[in-house]
Amino acid sequence: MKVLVLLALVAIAAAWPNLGFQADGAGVSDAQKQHDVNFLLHKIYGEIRDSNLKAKADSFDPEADLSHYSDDGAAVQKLMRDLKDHRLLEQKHWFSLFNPRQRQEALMLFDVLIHCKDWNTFVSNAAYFRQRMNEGEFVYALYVAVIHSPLAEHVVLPPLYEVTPHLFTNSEVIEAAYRAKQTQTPGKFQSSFTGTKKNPEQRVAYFGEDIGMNTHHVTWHMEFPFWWQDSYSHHPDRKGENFFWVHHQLTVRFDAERLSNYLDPVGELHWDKPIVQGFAPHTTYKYGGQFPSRPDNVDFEDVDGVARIRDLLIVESRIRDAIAHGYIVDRAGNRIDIMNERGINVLGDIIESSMYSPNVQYYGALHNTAHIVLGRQADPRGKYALPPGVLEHFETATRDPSFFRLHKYMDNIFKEHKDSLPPYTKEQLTFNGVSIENLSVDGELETFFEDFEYSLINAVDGTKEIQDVEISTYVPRLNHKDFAYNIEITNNNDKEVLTTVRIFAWPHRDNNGIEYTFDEGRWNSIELDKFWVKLSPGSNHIVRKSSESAVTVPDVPSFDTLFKKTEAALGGADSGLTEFESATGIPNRFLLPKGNEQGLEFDLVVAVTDGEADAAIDGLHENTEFNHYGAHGKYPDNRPHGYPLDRKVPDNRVFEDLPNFKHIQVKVFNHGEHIHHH
Ligand SMILES: [Cu+2]
Repeated sequence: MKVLVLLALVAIAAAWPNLGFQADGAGVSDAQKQHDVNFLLHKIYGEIRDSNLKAKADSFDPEADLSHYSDDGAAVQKLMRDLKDHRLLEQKHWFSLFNPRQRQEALMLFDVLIHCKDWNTFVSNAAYFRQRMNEGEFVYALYVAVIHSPLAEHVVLPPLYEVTPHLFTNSEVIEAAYRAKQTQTPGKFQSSFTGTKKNPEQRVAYFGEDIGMNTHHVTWHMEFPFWWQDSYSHHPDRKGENFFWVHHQLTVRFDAERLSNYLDPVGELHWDKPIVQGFAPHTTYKYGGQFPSRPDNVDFEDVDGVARIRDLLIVESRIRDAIAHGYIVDRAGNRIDIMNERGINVLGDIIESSMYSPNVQYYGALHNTAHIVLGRQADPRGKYALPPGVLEHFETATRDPSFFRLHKYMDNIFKEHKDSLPPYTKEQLTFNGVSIENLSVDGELETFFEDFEYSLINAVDGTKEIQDVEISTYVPRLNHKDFAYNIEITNNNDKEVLTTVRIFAWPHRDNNGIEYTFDEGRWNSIELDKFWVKLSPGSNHIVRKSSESAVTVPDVPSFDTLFKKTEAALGGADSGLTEFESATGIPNRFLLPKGNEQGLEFDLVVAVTDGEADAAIDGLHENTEFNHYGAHGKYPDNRPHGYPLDRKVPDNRVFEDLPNFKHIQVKVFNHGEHIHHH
């Protein structure tokens, strides 16, 4: 999203190279804002360690001057009333966004922050409420506010795995961290994935438990919250479609990881069949005990106060009916046609469901309810007062293999809709005068594991007086060697043309070695990149590096790096943080699926389409970079996500004969290499 904002500011940026650290209207520099956010999120269970912020927390009066709020203080007065009446959740208690009252409280704080007119009001409120509200609610509200408030536009948020490490690592490591702290002995502990070799699911735990993947998932849900309303500031463009696409990509990527590890693709979840895999999270709340476990082959039970399984089945059949009819019925009884390229957006809003669902009374909230119902199967009647399950936090949800079963189930509903649309015709897909002569990959497509170390200093309690000891954990994670795509394109037009280059890959065979048809393959395609180029008349040679992928983001800088770079920036240096402003995207490390020793075969395809027709915003081709998932303003590509592979392909010759489409086979290798950094 921030990249998009930059697009609009290209002209200004050119004349203003240090854009990342300019002062705002009230004279607060971006470096100062970064400093404030660093300290607001550091050691959230203890005292604020910045004297300035601490003073604000102690003496600021949120209601003293309501002219500092764009809503005349309505939100802050509401929150203060609940605070004074002691209605807010206590501190040192678990927090879940799926708990309605807890969500309401977090959003009350978000509402205050988003309505602050200047940074001083923003940061003073944040400090004040950090000291008085539940820490989980505070962290959530501040993250979403920093992502969405124009005041915090250039602020880089620290990695959540360092802010709330309990949600990202296992109990064994957390216990070791506490022991180290008690004895004031520095420690570096190895994190391992949950489960044992006896559980085949453990072979792909590196995907669902990857801290970068968890960060991707939670960040996406903060960029596009299901509770968002236009009144906060803007309309999230194609939010429902984006919900479909980001989870579709998680689904197909997980299947590719499974094939890399000789496992069948995920089977979809059925409400009336047992949940095949159990899950023991080995994860502990900072306050609130262990995350609940679920044994294998549990039958779904109704969850008291949440939903009956029957209700979920009813909602599902209403959605499937709408797809079969080709229209949705809104609250007022009007029909909304979904037999077009925007239909997927309406369906996404309905299935999640978001505030944009045209009829939540009738179509329910399948996704959100399912997360809670699945999360509670260990204690559906609430007999044991267990805390929420891993499915009830976006940070932890992908750890449980049933997350992917649930999403395969919803993905298949979306597929029903996409398959009901008319296939693209040859005429629609042709781009006159443009043909791809050659496509190849530079360098072997090879993945490996490496150790990644991150700090656990925020996992343990401490005070300013007692020196912190270095406590960290290292965890194996997937990475790949750098590579590049070589694309030779001829432009037979006698003028320059604007184009969009779209790159996808899908597994060539299933786990039994049977080749996927083109139509099966295209639905399982992983989006690798999408970018814009101008083609000169004649031949054009395009080299696109794997590191440039628009669907991925680099690692979020650690707290340590943020502190150091912020101090340097306060002293006048360039912060060097600009590229980290948006963390919405898949970690670049995960661009390729793991592959295997023999080389897992993939179909690599490139489609070059008409950039003039594709561009949804002006001046797009002046800046080829855009963040694929983040869309704060208008989403730059007019085409549906997954275009041109998003619709049924009854006859693959339509594609194979297309000059602006190229299809080759590649292999992704993994030779068991593990790079140890410690
Ligand atoms: Cu999700």
